[in-house]
Amino acid sequence: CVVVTYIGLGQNSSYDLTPEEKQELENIRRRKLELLEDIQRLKDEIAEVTSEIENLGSTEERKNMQRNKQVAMGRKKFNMDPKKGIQFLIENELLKNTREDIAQFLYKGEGLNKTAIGDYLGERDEFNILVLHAFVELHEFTDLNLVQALRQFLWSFRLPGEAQKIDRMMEAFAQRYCQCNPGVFQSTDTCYILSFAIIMLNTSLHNPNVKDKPTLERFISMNRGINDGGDLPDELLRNLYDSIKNEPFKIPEDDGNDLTHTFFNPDREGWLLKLGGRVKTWKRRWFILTDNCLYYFEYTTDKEPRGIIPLENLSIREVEDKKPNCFELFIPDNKDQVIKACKTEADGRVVEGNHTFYRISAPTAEEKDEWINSIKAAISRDPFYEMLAARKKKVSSMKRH
Ligand code: 4IP
Repeated sequence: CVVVTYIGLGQNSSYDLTPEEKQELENIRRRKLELLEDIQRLKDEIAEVTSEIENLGSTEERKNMQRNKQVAMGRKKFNMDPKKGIQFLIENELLKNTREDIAQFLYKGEGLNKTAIGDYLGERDEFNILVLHAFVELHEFTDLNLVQALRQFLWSFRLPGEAQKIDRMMEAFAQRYCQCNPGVFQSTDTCYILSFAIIMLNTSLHNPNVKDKPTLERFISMNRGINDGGDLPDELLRNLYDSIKNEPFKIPEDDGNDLTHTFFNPDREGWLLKLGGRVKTWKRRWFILTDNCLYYFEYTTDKEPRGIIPLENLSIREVEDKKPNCFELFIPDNKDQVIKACKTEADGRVVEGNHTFYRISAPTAEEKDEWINSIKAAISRDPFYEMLAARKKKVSSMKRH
């Protein structure tokens, strides 16, 4: 303001001035120029600093954006192939190659598919097992009952379907639970067995396909002797039972499956022709393969099967017949023995079957192969059953010692 006033004065009064006034005016003009120069210099400096700040901001921003993009890409890669995703994140310095950092990344789980987390944690690889343990240690189970702890644990990833993977993860869980709650169980094995019993109870109570709902008494008696030979307090089992009964496990459903189906999803179902036992007539029946048994129904909507064939101790082979695409179930090395099975008579009575072999014809060669493969897989014993049986055996042998 001051500068402008001086300049104005100077411009309007340049005539009839005394030498002093002229000098004064000259001084003012010089100062004006100097000030203008100063202003320009300041403007330049401000512009320079502003542009520096702007540049600085955009480089930072750009770097951040680039990083976020890569993290998102890493997550996508992880969801498609967990190992490759982790490798990508490490190579791009977005994740440190330590079990703690990877475990933390999986535990936070931001943008990660829970099935992929489960697959990565279940891997047999030595490093993955270390990550699994670091992951489990991030869970705090102190003062939670076993159902509460399982709820938390089973929500953090999706339990894979493979028995060995489940075994490793449940083992790690049981160890951590016992570490957080010393004195609740005699051993990790007890905790492990009871955890499985709870998961199965959840299935039995909440899967509508399971008709026979276990009572509290059955649950208690099923778990007799699992505490290193001793019994767990009824009170504890009752609390766990009530908790599951009142609220089923909430399981991540990335792919539409859930734990209630892990044990009860039919392996295969479809129409097949079956040859009679004594009377060799072919009947079209709706077959369902599940729980290591083959069920057949007259109609798909029937509630009760016409027959049930437990697959234990049976073998399967392709056979030639007038009917196309045939295979049969038989007892190896004993072709005359009647296969243990049950059937419904015309009058509705349920009786033992009369088959020494079950001959079956599939509609296509492809379906025949699929049925043979599924039945073979079912015959090769239930992996969960094996796993638990081994654990129970271990516990009871500890009791003997
Ligand atoms: C019947 O023939 C059916 O094939 C039965 O099949 C079969 O029982 C009977 O075997 C056989 O006699 P008819 O209906 O022509 O009398 P389904 O029960 O599917 O109707 P299986 O044991 O195969 O179910 P036998 O062994 O009961 O005679």
